[in-house]
Amino acid sequence: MMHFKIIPENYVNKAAKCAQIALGCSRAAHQTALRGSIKLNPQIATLTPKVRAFVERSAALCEPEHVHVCDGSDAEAAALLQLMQQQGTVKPLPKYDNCWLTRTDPADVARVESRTFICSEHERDVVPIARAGQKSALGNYITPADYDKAVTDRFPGCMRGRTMYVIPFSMGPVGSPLSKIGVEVTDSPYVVYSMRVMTRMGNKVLDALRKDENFVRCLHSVGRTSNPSTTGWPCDPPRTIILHRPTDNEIISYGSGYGGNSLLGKKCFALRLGSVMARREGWLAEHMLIVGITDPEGRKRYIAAAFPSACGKTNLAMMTPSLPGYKVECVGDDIAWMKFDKNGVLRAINPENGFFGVAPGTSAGTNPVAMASVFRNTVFTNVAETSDGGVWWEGMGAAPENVVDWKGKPWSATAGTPAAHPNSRFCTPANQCPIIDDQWESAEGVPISAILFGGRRPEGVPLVVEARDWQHGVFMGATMRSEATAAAEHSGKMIMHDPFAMRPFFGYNFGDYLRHWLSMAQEGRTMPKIFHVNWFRKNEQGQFLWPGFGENARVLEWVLRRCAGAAAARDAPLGRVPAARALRTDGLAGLDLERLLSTPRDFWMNEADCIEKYFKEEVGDDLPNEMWDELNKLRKNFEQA
Ligand code: GTP
Ligand code: SPV
Ligand code: MN
Repeated sequence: MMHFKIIPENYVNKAAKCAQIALGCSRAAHQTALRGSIKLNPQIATLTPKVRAFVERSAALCEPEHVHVCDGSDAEAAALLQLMQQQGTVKPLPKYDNCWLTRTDPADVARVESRTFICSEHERDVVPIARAGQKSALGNYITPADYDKAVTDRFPGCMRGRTMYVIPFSMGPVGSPLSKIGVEVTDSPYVVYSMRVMTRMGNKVLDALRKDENFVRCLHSVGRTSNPSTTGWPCDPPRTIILHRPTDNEIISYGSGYGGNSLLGKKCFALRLGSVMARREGWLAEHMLIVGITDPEGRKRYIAAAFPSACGKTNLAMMTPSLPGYKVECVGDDIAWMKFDKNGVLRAINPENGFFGVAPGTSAGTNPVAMASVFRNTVFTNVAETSDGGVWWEGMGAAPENVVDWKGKPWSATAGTPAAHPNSRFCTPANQCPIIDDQWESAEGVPISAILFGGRRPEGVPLVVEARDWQHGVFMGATMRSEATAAAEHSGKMIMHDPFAMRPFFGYNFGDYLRHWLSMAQEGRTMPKIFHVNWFRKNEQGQFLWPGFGENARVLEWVLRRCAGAAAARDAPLGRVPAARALRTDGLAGLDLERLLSTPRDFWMNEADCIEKYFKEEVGDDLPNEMWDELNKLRKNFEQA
């Protein structure tokens, strides 16, 4: 048993002294606090007993040199940036306003699904029975004993010589009945700064904790670096592990500083723990964007859409519609928390406060709104740097001269390697988005009219199809597949099952998750219509058949008119597809719509076999019978077609 030695018994006295320093709140005083002439900053005295106990236990385990409770102030942010510059973690990008470049260790560039685990008493809480004792594609189970061992093998003393930051944060607007609070302790200033962008953090959250003491405990350390040459980005890739214990509201992450591995409010809390809370409390925590669309008649509706990582959520959430008279506004680009209100309307909030968006492919042509958002107050990670102090990535436009790549080496277009890492990202405050919706922070959430599922399907999967009913829609979500992307450690372009775009993010047994979704359909509720879309079908030459991006507005238009009972559809084996001329294609030259909407029988009979195999091998007896019924319908529809 380790001694608690960081926060002494008389800490209140010490904190009072610190308070005197900080009350004037000169920037210099604050920086001194961060750099370490004092061990505790004054906010320590403001912690509620539960938070304080968590901080004390974490400090006892990790043995940091200093403890700093984040207040969320601008002075604190400035001090963090200065510290990170000194440590070599960030460098300024003078071409823009308060923008920063980070290069990570090349071994720490994306989520690591193989090292991400969910802990519970029983394996079946986490993975379906069909995979008991084996590796499951639908989540990694870890026993309580192995969980504890993973922690004691890694954390004792892991923060020696460093500052432990305490980040009180809220997922969702502070005070919304749909929001939840977390406290992340971390030894990474980069994580603190990013959490400041991605969540609401600081004193206002501590205030909220005084009213409701409940919070999710998040412990993060970048670990002891295994590669001393990359001191600006300490990490421990060989021992990286990301652990969740939903029953204890606890997340523990070691060894990685990147994205969803370390910004624990995002995938770990808002999706993995969130999905467990949502099931318990009767709502939905989903990997979905939320977007508002106003038609030329001025009617506004909101849509939520689940696409796997790097499959177009941010782009759809910020799209510039090609159809005249339509207006798109962004509520969120990655995560939706949704709950039916007392009137039976599904309401969604975006629990995040910023965008952690894929950089490559973002350009004035594809996503002008993102381009208008990201050149202020943004941290860019693993993009390329230009000689005038700017950034560049593949797909932004012509490569400028003298580019330095994401590893810090001179780069040329003939290099054969990308200048920006394919999973390089921008981290930008949401309120900078020029089309942020005026309801994006609404406490009760926005009403959802339709839910889209989709993925990267080069073959066989039509541009858009509407589910016949809620149960059929749940089947569409359950049978989603998509090409692997650089957002996680998978390589190549294999087509992976990714149900609900949640495969890496389920916090509990996928069979139970399906039952939970099915149980949403209740008397007195207005069920959103469900659709499956595919922007990524290709021809024999490997070119996309659909122009995508702003032209996706044409599909949204059909979806919205379907919701209003207006657009024409015809029954097809997969569901309802646009009737002839019901999808607007005016002004699109050389479009092979027939092919885009086609559903080749052989392809779909094979797809049905793959789905059956997946259901049997991965879910087994935990699969709700409704899913077998839907698979039988799918086969019958194609046999009769
Ligand atoms: P995560 O942040 O990982 O969850 O990704 P995301 O789902 O938000 O994906 P994002 O919108 O960032 O898009 C990922 C990549 O797909 C980018 O390179 C985009 O340029 C590209 N992309 C997005 N939408 C479209 C589209 O409609 N058509 C085509 N061809 N590419 C698209
Ligand atoms: C995703 O992979 O879906 C992301 C990026 O949004 S990360 O935050 O790293 O999870
Ligand atoms: Mn995402």
